[in-house]
Amino acid sequence: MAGSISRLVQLQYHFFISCSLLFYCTATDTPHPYVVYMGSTGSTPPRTPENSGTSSDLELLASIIPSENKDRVFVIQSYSHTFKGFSAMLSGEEASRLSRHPGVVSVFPDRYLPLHTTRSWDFLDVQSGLRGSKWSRLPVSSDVIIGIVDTGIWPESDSFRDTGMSAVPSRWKGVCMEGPDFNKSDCNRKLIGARFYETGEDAIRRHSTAGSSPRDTVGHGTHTASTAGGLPVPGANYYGLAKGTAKGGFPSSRLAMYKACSVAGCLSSNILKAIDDAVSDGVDVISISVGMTSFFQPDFLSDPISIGAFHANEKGILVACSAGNDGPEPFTVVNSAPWIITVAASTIDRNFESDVVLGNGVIIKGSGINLSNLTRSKTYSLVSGEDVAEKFTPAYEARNCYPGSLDQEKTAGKILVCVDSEPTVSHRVKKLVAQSSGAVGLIIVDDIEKGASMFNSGTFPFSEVSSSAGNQIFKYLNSTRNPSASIVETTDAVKLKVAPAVAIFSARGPGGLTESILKPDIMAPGVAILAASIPTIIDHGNIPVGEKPSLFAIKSGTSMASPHVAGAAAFVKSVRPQWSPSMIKSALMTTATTRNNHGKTIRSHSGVNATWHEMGSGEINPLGALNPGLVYQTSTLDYLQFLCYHGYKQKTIRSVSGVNSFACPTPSSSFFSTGSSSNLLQDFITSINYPSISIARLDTNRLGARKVISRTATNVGRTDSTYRVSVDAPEEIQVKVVPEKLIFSRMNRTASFEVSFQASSGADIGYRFGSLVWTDGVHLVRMVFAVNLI
Ligand SMILES: *[C@@H]1O[C@H](CO)[C@@H](O)[C@H](O)[C@H]1NC(C)=O
Ligand SMILES: *[C@@H]1O[C@H](CO)[C@@H](O)[C@H](O)[C@H]1NC(C)=O
Ligand SMILES: *[C@@H]1O[C@H](CO)[C@@H](O)[C@H](O)[C@H]1NC(C)=O
Ligand SMILES: *[C@@H]1O[C@H](CO)[C@@H](O)[C@H](O)[C@H]1NC(C)=O
Ligand SMILES: *[C@@H]1O[C@H](CO)[C@@H](O)[C@H](O)[C@H]1NC(C)=O
Ligand SMILES: CC(=O)N[C@H]1CO[C@H](CO)[C@@H](O)[C@@H]1O
Repeated sequence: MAGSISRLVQLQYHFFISCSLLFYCTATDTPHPYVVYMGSTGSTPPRTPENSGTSSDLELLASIIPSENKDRVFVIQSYSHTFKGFSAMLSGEEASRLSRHPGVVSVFPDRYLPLHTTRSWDFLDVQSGLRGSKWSRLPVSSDVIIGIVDTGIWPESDSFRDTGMSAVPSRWKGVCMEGPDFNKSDCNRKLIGARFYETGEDAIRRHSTAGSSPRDTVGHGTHTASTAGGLPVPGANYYGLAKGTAKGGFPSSRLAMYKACSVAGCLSSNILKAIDDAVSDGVDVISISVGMTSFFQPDFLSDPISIGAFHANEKGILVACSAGNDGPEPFTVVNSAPWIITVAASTIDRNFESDVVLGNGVIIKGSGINLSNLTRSKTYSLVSGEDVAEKFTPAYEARNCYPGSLDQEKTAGKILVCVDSEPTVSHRVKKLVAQSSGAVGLIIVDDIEKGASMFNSGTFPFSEVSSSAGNQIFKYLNSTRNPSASIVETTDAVKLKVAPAVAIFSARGPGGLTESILKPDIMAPGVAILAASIPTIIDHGNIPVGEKPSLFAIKSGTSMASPHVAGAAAFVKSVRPQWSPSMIKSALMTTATTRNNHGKTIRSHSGVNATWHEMGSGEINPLGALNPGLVYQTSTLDYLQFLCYHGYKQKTIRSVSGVNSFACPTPSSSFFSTGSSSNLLQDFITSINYPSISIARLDTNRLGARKVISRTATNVGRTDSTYRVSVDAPEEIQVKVVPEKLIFSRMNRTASFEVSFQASSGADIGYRFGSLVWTDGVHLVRMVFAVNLI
């Protein structure tokens, strides 16, 4: 394991250095911004003044940077409240030398991390994942503070008004930073703090552009903040569609915005600074809808979100992160450290229907948003991309409406049908191709079932249809000499028959960094979420003629799902202020629902039953999480031991924790073993006390081979209670829980049990899924498991 990490680190430097050679075309090793992470602040007092770094940081830099380059001996960002470190300009070679320095945990390039939303999907619905009568009876203000690391905030939105809210909690130490377009008075009792961070490059070039105030110019941060803790805004809508109330996950919480991101993404050094500040300001929950792409995932201690979240968690703050939008392929989940609650995205029970009327009167159901001006009565000629192909264009390209594949003269004034078998040509590109060829409308035929459309075509007539509906359209095209059609208006939100379902784009497990933790953890609404946005004209094409920019936007992405979970966590925290982050996380996970509105197993986008690798423990159920019965507490020590199992050196983990006496459990003394097993075939798996189970390898060839894992449950329900287990195991695996009964009393608030897994010989390899449920007759405490048969 240790080897694989250093290989990864090497690979990273190799990658970066060769990139800098490729892209900057210099023979020398050009300096770039790097983040130097040095672990816990331990007991050392916070450093002052801010941002200048300590003299020891400068000494460290001076010892690495050659004297002829001493103008580079300065720190760009300095971290001091929650963890130690700084960012600075280094050559690849200097970075590599610095990473071997004692006291340095990791050195990594200061990259931009992308926002986890696809901005073209900003269209509409009334989100209502957290509706319910009890919510409306909650007090107007609570003292739970949600910190959002994002693109800033549009403070004038009605979602951030503080009507009726009590004074800001006295423990709050945050600030409201000012800028040319942002005043102190823009903060209030709802939006209690706002900070912004300049990009490192700006600081170096001595002129800042993006980060001159906490104001949101992208729309992402305003949307996520209002989703997490926005006030209910009655009558919210998107150009008249989806009228309803837009409200946050926990409307009585306070909000603090940390603007670490711009339209380009979020600089690693800024994310770390934002988390460092949020923790010291006094937030209770942090939501981050940003992350590495699944193609390039640095290890846990070289990933700014993972590092920041670790230290936030140490200080009692739960960090919710988006799982990423690179689904539906496996191994795409990011933000997968065990101290993060990793959030997948689901569809809600509404969709926007934009039907196609064929010349023969047949109506084909499609989805999409029509802010267009076509009518039912007037139809236009209907053509497929192939029918209007440019000369010498391969049919496949024309069918997919590749840029440059269509003959403008033949396309102009017609409704164009494009298939979607080529994923590199996005809906957005197809729309541009159709528009630039003079088409009056676009019908996209999906190759795979997506469940719901996630594309906003703005004012351009558009409909997205299933492949079976597509076949009907192609049959019609073949059957008549002058095929015609119209795309009619989007009726309001249409009730989807089955919800929630896993969104197609939602990133899937297992985790690429480790398969010993089941990821994602949980699922929340992330498709067509209506929330506050910025009323500026970002995209003229999306605004209907004669309308002002909307104050609300409909967006999709795991970005939209994470703030729902942050809001739910804030809700639980407000009722159970003593609970630790891991107790809240466990409560959310073990009470999550695995059933849809038809009482059936939640399905994936393609209609098959979803697995835990798709939806985590299930869809959040915030009310259920208030009374979970039992919780699985995961301590900081567990996380440190996880780093041992993952392959980090004890010395490194001591720096991370700031505890010099920390020792990794030695493999020989099976740390969690109760010593009951003498069977050599029985492997006791050293694992942390996580609220779900993932067995990375279970041998199907060694007869009788078993894996055993232990968990400890803490009773947070009635003092005297007895829980009994029931197991839902896949056919090929025998699952045994010992003991089958847990007795809790005043003396015994916790109880441990062991779960053993044994595969039938000859079973097919691959992942299997199941669950065990503890119940006292009142509570159902579900622990889900994934087992990889090899
Ligand atoms: C900030 O305050 C000043 C003076 O009170 C005012 O003139 C200015 O318009 C305000 N700016 C914003 C963006 O509200
Ligand atoms: C729809 O509006 C566009 C301008 O946005 C205009 O060019 C077009 O002619 C209109 N089409 C119809 C059918 O009214
Ligand atoms: C339409 O006709 C084309 C060629 O004439 C054929 O390849 C295609 O399969 C037909 N499509 C349908 C749905 O009948
Ligand atoms: C899907 O889940 C349902 C229960 O909701 C179950 O009856 C059905 O057998 C499952 N289908 C498959 C293919 O496992
Ligand atoms: C606590 O539980 C253990 C086993 O789980 C049992 O042996 C012990 O008697 C219990 N103690 C009390 C005070 O109930
Ligand atoms: C949602 C929306 O604006 N739909 C429009 C689609 O087109 C018809 C016809 O012009 C309009 O009446 C609808 O308002």
